[in-house]
Amino acid sequence: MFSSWFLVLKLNCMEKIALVTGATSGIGEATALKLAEEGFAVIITGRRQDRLNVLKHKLERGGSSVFTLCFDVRNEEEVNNSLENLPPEWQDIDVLVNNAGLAAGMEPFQQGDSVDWNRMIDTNLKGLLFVTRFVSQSMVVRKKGHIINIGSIAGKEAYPNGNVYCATKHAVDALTKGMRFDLLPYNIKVTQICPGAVETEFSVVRFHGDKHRADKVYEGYECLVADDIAECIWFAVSRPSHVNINDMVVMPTAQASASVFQKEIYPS
Ligand code: NDP
Ligand code: 8X3
Repeated sequence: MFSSWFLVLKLNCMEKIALVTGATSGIGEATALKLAEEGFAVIITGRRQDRLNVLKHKLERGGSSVFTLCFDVRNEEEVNNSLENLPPEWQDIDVLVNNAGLAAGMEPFQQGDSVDWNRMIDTNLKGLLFVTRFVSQSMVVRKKGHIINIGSIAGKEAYPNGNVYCATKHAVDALTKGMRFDLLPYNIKVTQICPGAVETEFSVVRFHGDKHRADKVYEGYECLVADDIAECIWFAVSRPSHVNINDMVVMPTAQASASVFQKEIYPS
């Protein structure tokens, strides 16, 4: 009893709240760690409860306030139920990081698998919409908030065999701009961060568990790591209230475009 009152007091008085989707791995996990380190109370989400528990314990050991929500962003009802049932002291979310996302497959368009297409469209696009609509409604009432969408270099240009993944990330790019218009009257910032190659579980997922093929994506050059993107997110979050970072494209030094890399020339 005492501890829950203490938590309410602590959250109300001191901490801003960030919700990070896809915090069980990669960029989302690094972002949750960074925001917690910077003093945010964090709501961490994903489908793998075991990983959420591990991260929660790690963050709590560092003194952070943490709440876990296990849901699939593709399922509108699950998204709404999970967010509706947040305890009152966790409901006023200041920063939403829409990070959950994936690529599935890398085949020529004409050989594409519609199961993969649906996964990408439902996760990267509809999932982001479901989560953002819910969270933004309370930001609108409070006339403050910051939404950060994780786009991609794949949302700025297409590349061979990237077809549907690129289309979903182009849609995130367009939605980021659209959200900025619609939320402008409510003092809500909308930022997009577009990374190039970051070594996470992304390619293992893209190649349906083929770790050998995934490793090849990151061979021969120094790719980004999840912490590099978490730092960029923190930069955007930590600007003064009158400054919004609209868009940030962040690449490895050895990557000039989605598909042009300089490999095995310069040692790291
Ligand atoms: P990871 O595979 O390491 O992490 C993806 C995260 O998304 C996991 O936490 C996963 O959680 C979550 N996720 C996936 N599907 C769902 C779902 N249906 N419901 C809820 N959560 C889901 O990849 P990254 O960290 O690299 O990817 C994060 C974001 O960054 C993605 O949007 C990706 O497109 C983008 N990106 C990645 C780049 C890269 O090179 N790695 C470059 C540019 C952009 P769980 O499985 O537990 O649900
Ligand atoms: C992930 C980066 O270039 O594989 O969005 O599409 S890429």
